Amino acid sequence: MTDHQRSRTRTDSSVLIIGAGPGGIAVAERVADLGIDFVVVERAAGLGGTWYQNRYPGVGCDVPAHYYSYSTDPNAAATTLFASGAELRAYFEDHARRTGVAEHVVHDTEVTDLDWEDGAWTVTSADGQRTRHRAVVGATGRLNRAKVPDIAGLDRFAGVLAHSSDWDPSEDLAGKRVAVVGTGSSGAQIVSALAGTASTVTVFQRTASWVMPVPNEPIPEELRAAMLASPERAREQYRATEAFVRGIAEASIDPDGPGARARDAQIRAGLESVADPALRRALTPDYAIGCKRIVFSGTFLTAVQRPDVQLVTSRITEVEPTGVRTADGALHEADVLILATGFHADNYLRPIRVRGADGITLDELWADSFLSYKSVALPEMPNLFLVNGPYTPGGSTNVLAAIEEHAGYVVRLVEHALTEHVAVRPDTARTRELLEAVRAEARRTVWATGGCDSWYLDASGTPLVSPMTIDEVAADLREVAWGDLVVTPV
Ligand code: NA7
Repeated sequence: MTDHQRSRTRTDSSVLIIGAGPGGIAVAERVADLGIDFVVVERAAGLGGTWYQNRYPGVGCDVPAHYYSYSTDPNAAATTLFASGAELRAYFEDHARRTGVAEHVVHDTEVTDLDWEDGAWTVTSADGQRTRHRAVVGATGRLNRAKVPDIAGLDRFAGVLAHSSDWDPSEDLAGKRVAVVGTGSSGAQIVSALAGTASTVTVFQRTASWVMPVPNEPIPEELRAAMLASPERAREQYRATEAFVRGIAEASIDPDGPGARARDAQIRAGLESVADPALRRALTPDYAIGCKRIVFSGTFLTAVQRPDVQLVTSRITEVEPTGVRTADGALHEADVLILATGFHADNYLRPIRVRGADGITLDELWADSFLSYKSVALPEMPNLFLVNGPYTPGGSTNVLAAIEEHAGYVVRLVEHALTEHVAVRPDTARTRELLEAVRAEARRTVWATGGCDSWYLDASGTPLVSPMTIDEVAADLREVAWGDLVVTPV
């Protein structure tokens, strides 16, 4: 953190944006373009959200870098097809500095309470400071509250223990015996990165993942130079990569289409390349491809075949000071235990306490279901907007592209609220009606019917992600449907 950042403090402003990750930066940039005064509060010391937070070995994005960027500013500096966490952190930081957004970010500040009082939001942070804002945008992300498993004895482990998202990168793992719990995207990246560096890697798999074996090729230097030199060439590359990614992502909502057939053939061929039949069987999921998020990795299936990597499928019964005990009685000794066990994906704005119109709380509003209007606004919560809220499409789109659409829409509502001196919120009955249609459609997707459990699902087994393509998101948010909204003077 720079001295400049440290000296910045929060003040009253027209708009408060919570979170300086990809979503908050996208909103801030658009609010700044309109000349509206705003502050961004961020609980971390740096910019980039999930890419600032996650520092585990091998961390990177499984959407190609040339499309996992803002459409107006493709990531021309990326050196590999899938950017590393460090490159992504640099990209978002650089973007926020170039657009001037970084200047408005107050770091190390965690919002605890939002209270709608007398036509504006009172915002309280953990240090007790209170400020007032006419509109608030929540850009708090979705996968940022670590899910630590309830395994007996975890607190008695004598070695280094961390959740993947809390990993301290200064920890030297060379020559260590490392145990990794989880075989989702994070676990697969960690195992791939540590195989050959750690003395041994033991990976505990509760449920196998379907793995798409895509190698992380270097970006040819010529292409990189051309993109850096020409914004038009960079945007062309964004569009080409978008077409490629959409072919794979949209296969999850068209499981009988040609895209899905090509995807499945590639995934099955990867699995066939595992030489040992017993290991191949252990790595073969018992649910439909695409039900859980597919792991994109050109290295995981090779890594698990190494003699110094062991895949354990026996259930974990206990953690002991020296290692992990499994149901078959074996003790797997380890110096380091990394929990790549995922996130509480249904928190959204919470644990922030939100009290909206007539004192209704967010927990009350969400007692039955995650009521949200087009993933960007909440009934009973005037002038409180979201990016990447409930039912943002996940498996069928690049979330960052959806976030850009959200940001554009939200900022139109913010501008209207400020210039017209009104409070804007979606009608409750209309929100319910729209959501029922989304939920009914989501329940027919492979995420719900494919025979698996995943972070896409709510407690009732309904996906919390909508099965929309990015074109459908854009069309849905192109015009503000004023008839769906309740607008009152403030
Ligand atoms: P995920 O995808 O939620 O994966 C978590 C993994 O941890 C998964 O394999 C889980 O097995 C496993 N897990 C969780 N709890 C346990 C316990 N108690 N014992 C054994 N194994 C456990 O999280 P990631 O961080 O990998 O990825 C999240 C997203 O980030 C990813 O999809 C991308 O969008 C980016 P399970 O399948 O539940 O049996």
